[in-house]
Amino acid sequence: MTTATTDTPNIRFRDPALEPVWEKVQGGERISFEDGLSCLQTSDLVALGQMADYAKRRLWGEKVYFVFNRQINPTNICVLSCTFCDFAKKKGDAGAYEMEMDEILGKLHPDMHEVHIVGGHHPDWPFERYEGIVRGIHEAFPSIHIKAWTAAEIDYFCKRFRMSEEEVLGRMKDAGLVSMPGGGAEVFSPRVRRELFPGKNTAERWLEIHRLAHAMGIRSNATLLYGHIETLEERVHHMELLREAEDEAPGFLAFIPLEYQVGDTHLVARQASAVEDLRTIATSRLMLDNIPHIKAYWVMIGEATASIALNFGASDLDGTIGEERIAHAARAASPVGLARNRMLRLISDAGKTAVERDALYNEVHVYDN
Ligand code: V47
Repeated sequence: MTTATTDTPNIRFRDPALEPVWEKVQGGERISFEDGLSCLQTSDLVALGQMADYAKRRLWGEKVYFVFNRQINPTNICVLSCTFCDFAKKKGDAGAYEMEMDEILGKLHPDMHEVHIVGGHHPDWPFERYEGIVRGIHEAFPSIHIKAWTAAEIDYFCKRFRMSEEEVLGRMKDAGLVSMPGGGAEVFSPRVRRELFPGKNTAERWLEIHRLAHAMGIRSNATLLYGHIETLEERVHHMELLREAEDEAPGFLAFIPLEYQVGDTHLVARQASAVEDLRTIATSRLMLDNIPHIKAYWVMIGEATASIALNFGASDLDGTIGEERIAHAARAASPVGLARNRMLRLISDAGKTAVERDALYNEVHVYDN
């Protein structure tokens, strides 16, 4: 990671539990599980934000990244029945869909720098259909980086098609895959998995697939689905496991806290508050000292909170997206896509410098404010 110089703020703490955290952050020392918990529990939001912004500025200065991208969800038909998900449908359900290649290609444009592909675990599609989506896009738009398939999908392909994970990832890479999105991690807690997504990959399996991807030269992201039945301890534990995985097999590009959208699944009475979003983003910046970027995913937390989060440790806004179906199936209030100039506005409102990037964080354009 690059190091940008930065002024050290003079923080006036109202919560003494944060003082030892600040000592460590300034000294470049790793913060502990207990420190992470203090950050998630604090009501001293201003001090937490100042610490996280300092950690972010030390890495990236005033720069905040975004990508001109498109999300494609090729099908919502899924063999799983995760209780937090409004997106998945069974075959024959009203609203179930499967995209053909023409439709997928019709959503892309050569000026885009990333296509983000994630979908349901379809019961009948052969492996070649998933591989063909990657190859077809790569052949038609060789300059667009393909970020495709979560570890949950890779795990499904291995089981369904009796292939090793090396073979699945190797064939996808040959077809044109450059990186993997961070979905499917949910919360690395056996308790939460039993209750919400018993059919999906375990934490160990998710981490194993990402470690292997990194070893094969495929960069990836990691997510945390928060704001439902998980405890604060489980959130911090999740971050600790990711930090360990990055130490062992480096390759994560970004961590994305995904705020649970209540939609029709109603695991809790109401969505997490903006304060909860900011605490989670700031804590992840401080805990994940070895992962380059923390994303403020405007689709789930909304544009206003995402803009504020750029002063709470986030260094990336994801992208213009064009169309999004997972959060919007759960009635996310955000628009389905944002124009470039709206992204620039969110970044300038936060007083930061906008940098358009590609999927691997190569800088495409630095905007003057
Ligand atoms: O894994 C499903 C989540 C994820 C809901 O890597 C829900 O750059 C909230 O992974 N409320 C897919 N979340 C999306 C994803 C992602 C998004 C943005 C950027 C990146 C990246 C990855 O969506 C799933 C699941 O955890 N999800 N239902 C819901 N009701």
